[in-house]
Amino acid sequence: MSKELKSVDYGLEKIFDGAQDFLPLLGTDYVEFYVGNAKQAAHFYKTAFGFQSEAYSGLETGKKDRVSYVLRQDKIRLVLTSPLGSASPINEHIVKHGDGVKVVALWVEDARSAFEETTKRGAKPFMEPEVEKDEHGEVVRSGIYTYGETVHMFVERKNYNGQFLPGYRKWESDYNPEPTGLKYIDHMVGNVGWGEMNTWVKWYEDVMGFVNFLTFDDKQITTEYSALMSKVMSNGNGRIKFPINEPAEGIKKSQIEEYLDFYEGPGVQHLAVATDDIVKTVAALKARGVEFLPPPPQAYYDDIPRRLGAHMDTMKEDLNKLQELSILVDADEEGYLLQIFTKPLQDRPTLFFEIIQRMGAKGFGAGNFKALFESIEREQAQRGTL
Ligand code: TYF
Ligand code: FE
Repeated sequence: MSKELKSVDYGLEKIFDGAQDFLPLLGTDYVEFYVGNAKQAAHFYKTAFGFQSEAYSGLETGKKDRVSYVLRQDKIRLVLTSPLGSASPINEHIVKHGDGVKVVALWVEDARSAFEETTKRGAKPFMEPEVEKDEHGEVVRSGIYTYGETVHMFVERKNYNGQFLPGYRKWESDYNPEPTGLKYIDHMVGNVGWGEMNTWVKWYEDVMGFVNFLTFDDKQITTEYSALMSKVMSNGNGRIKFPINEPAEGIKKSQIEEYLDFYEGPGVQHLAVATDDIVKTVAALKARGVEFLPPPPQAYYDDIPRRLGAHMDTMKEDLNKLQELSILVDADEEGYLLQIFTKPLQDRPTLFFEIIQRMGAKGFGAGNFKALFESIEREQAQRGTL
């Protein structure tokens, strides 16, 4: 494929001139986690991250085999699902992978066409288009497999005005912790096996019509010990960004390899959630017990004015405050960005969250990679996996 990326526009404009987008995506619809105990996981995401109770499905709504809690914060919707018995594919997923992301659901205008267009280009079907109805209208959903056992669902909800999906009821709770300022999903990253990155880059190009708009090779993403490679895939309107990582050869075990070992295969590595006040958001998250990677050394903060150059003058945040909270700073031609990474959110060192605030920058914090990966390696060393 030789689609040339002319300019990246994060609004409605197409990023590749003239090309017909066969898979128009309106945004991320929801992210579904398969977890061992959805009730407790929901409590954690409410308490620690400030997600709000939105919808519920389980025994009380006539579902016999599974329970799902839907949480929302602004545009971010998480679904936490647990099986209610041992003979369940959800259970098999959890036994193998631990708690993790099963579904990255994409909001589409037409779920039937999304299924048809992607499967005819080689996608492995997960779910044929299905219509679900209730008194609020109807939703059409379909799904395809991506890397590992991860799935993309296509959700068409233009004829629906209910809370979430048919089969769910509104979840009224007396426990409603304040939101922490998380707004939308900026990007979602997948880890794939050795030598598989380009296969999945091509899959996103051919099957989903995405373009590869940024590449980080193992020369850029390396520390003294380990390395990885990363390619960022974007859909036509720039609303959906999926970086894909693979491990690269280093002296010691790459963090990607550690993930693959513990997840027992490819899967979603991190969800990057956007805020427009990272100082406030991170202070709130820390106060609620969210654990972040250990801070970079003093030299990292001393070097920021040099790295940011002219962007330093436009920076609204107080550098001391950023350092106090261990927030990382990077800049590209268009502006700067602020980011920070949680520790893994379950016992296996697999999925984590990134909190990101973009101040014009459209990159992924390449200038932070070295400091960030050294920080991850300090954690890996404590786990004995480096
Ligand atoms: O999404 C990104 O590319 C950045 C940097 O294992 C990153 O958040 C890349 C790989 C990784 C952790 C963070
Ligand atoms: Fe990221």
